[in-house]
Amino acid sequence: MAVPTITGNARLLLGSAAIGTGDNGAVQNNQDLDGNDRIDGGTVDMGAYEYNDLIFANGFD
Ligand SMILES: [Ca+2]
Repeated sequence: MAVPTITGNARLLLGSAAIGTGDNGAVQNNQDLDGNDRIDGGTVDMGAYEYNDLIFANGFD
C-alpha cells in the first residue's frame, strides 16, 4: 500500500480560508510544527501550522 507523502510548504499564507477556522477543542499540542503557539488570535488554524504574521505578533491574525 502506498503511503501518502507531502512535499513543499504547507504553511498558511495571508488571506487563507484556513486561518482561524479550526476547532480549539481538537488541539492536542501547545505548539505547531514550527514550534510556534498552536493557537494564535483566539482560534486555532486548520492544518499543521498556525499562521503567524510578524506584523501582528501581539496576537491578531
Ligand atoms: Ca489562529
